Amino acid sequence: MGCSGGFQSLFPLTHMNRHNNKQAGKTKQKPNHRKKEPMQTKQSVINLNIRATVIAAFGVLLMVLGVSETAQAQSSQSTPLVFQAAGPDATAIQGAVDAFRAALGDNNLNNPGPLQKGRREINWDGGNPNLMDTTPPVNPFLVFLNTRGSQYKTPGLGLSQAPPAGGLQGGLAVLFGNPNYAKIFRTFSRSRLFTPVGSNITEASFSIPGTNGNAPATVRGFGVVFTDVDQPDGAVPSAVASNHKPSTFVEYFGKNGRLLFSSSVAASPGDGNLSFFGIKFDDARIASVRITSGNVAPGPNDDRQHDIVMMDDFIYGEPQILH
Ligand SMILES: [Ca+2]
Ligand SMILES: [Ca+2]
Repeated sequence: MGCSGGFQSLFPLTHMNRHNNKQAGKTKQKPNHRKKEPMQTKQSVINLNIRATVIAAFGVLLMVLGVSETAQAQSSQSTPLVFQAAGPDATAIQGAVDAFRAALGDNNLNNPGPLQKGRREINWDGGNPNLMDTTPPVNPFLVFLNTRGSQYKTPGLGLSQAPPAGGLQGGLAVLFGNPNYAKIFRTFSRSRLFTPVGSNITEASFSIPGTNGNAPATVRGFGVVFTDVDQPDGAVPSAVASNHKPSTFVEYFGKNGRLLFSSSVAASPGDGNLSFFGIKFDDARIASVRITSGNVAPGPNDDRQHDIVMMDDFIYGEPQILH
């Protein structure tokens, strides 16, 4: 495999960094071995030669990272298509999200499986953009286990759906006891986001919809919308000495626990920015996904040391029976 070929660039303002052929053939497989602290270990598997490009357009700064320098396949098998974008608002990532959706196929909603084609989506909004409830952290999070064939776990306390602020429970600002959280996150789909509590790790696994988790499954693609990914480089736009360490990662594992692919997620300056990262293989080889959202569990102020990140829409391929 190599980083060339099979790559699809879908930035709103496209920028491709130079391809680094040294990545080709480099494999660092970690069979059945999941690091408990990926923030320290990811540096060993992700190309550190990160080069951000800032594009100024009509006064709006939009920062994107070339995927060839932020993502690399860990498998000797084929390289997936990569879809990613980052920018100040939903418009900046809409094209990449829609292209990812189109690549996976039609939305199968809550239809029971097994189905051969299509995709599933979770927007955490309860089917109503005016719903502002904050759900208490639960672990595992099984709300969509039966209807959409995915479940989520965290090494922390649990996982919650919440608006940035408002509603009876006060949203993220109250959930994490930090009033600043009311202002620094933006939804891609109104009005709620998804987050681990007591951790920055979310682990997804899959099953055939309609089986209540009893038929384990794999998917061919998985993508996540993030909000307020600041690092690298976006933490303090005016700072000369910026932080070059990525805060947010997505790792994809096969059925044997082997790491298939890993990437950091592109950042964008300012508060409430949105990022999208998704990959699609030709076949359903992804058995689980480990998402590191931010470099620390939510709670502290979002600053140069702490990049707090929330998640919005999850989009993934139709779960297929595990072989
Ligand atoms: Ca949402
Ligand atoms: Ca942040």
